[in-house]
Amino acid sequence: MNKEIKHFKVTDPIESVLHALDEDAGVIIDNVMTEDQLSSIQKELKPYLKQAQNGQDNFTGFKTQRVGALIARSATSRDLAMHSMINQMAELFLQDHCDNYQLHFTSAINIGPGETPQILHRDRGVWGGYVPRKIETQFSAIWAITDFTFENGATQIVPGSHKWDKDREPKPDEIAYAEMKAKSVLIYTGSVLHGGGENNSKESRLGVFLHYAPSWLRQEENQCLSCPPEIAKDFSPELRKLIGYSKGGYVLGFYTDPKDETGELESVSPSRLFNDQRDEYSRIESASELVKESLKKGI
Ligand SMILES: O=C(O)CCC(=O)C(=O)O
Ligand SMILES: [Fe+2]
Repeated sequence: MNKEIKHFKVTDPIESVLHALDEDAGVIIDNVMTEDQLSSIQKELKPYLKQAQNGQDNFTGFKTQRVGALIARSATSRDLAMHSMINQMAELFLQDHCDNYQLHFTSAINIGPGETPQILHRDRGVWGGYVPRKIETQFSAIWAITDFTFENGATQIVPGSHKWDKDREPKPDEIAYAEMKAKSVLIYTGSVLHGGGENNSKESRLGVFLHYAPSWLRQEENQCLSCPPEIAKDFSPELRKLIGYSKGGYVLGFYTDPKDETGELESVSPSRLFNDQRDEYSRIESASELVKESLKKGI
């Protein structure tokens, strides 16, 4: 018998979902999206999937399409990125590792018929292996837009592998498959072994990936280029903050408007581009407290 991924309902207490996530590093919440959200996201993605190329190597998959910039391109992705249960969980999961978290990556991944299994990996590898294991780097959601089945390429997950020695490889029966109905969401962490599944069916498997990370880490997908200010200006301040039009610490991620002649846009938060409320780091209580706080955390 292969390992299985635990399933939860939206009405289950967040603590029990997070407890399972701590144990297994991968959980499924069933039936989270509404029917309307499902049909609108399908419509929004269609024109991009029509033209997207397949991957050019065996990590991205020769029969797999990837569509990014979902926050700019898809209104429903914006709603999913802001989903309150997912954000509460992301915050609780990442809170020991950062003061704030941000949206880190968006992609619609469409695994086509005949695709081979993706190599198992840990997504925290995007930072080249430099972040110590004690820091959790990602809280990731895969929203099922089609059903995910063993046959059509449901994500492979190795429950518990976030606690394994880094060189341990799973036996076949230690690999679970994120089988779920469209509208469900797989939550997994940056430390768990996983990979796209093999697609032996005649249909494609489509998932919308929305990953969150501490706001002091570099985003995998550059949100401020993928969703430039002329598009972001129409969003809520909360969504703008989430995608990175905000500072990630007292001075982290500030900008200066090079054309500013008033001196007002010198070393400010990106939130000032939109006249959003001053961000929480704009004034510090005391410099010595700030230094003491960071010393407590380990520098
Ligand atoms: O498509 C999937 O199910 C997983 C893809 C993945 O893990 C990746 O590309 O990093
Ligand atoms: Fe991955």
